[in-house]
Amino acid sequence: MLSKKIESALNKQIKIEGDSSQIYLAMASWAENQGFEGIATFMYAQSDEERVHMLKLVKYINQRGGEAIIPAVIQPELDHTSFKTLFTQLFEHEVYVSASINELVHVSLEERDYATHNFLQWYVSEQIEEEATARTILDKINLIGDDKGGLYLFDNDIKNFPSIQ
Ligand code: OFO
Repeated sequence: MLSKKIESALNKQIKIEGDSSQIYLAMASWAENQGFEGIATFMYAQSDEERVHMLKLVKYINQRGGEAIIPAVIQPELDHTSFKTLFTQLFEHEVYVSASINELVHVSLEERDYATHNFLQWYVSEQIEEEATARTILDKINLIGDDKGGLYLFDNDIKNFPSIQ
């Protein structure tokens, strides 16, 4: 059985994962409209994966006798002025998600909820990968700068990137 404190902290994370899915969906749609098929495909995949992260939490809460709360969808407000801004937002968002997962792990230990602590380890590992991939992408985008040719090649490259999940 989940404590109320853990249940509420996990529900907060459901919203964060759901919001992430919406944010990446908005980024995918923007990239698609700019004609960058590779970046759009990558972002659509990220959006789907964030939804899976959300579902894992929903199922876990319910399985442990809590009640998952399904949040409203948000309309993301993004600064779509350039790909650099877009990928900076992606990186910063993943850093924010990592901080939130860390806080959850902390609460699970405080509450001596070792099952939740164990469940959260999957998210901890995912965040290490996600941050690393987001950082690599951002480094590449910084190198490209405003070079349209470079961006075109990057759009092709990103199809082979491991998913940041
Ligand atoms: Fe990319 O964040 Fe989910 O976990």
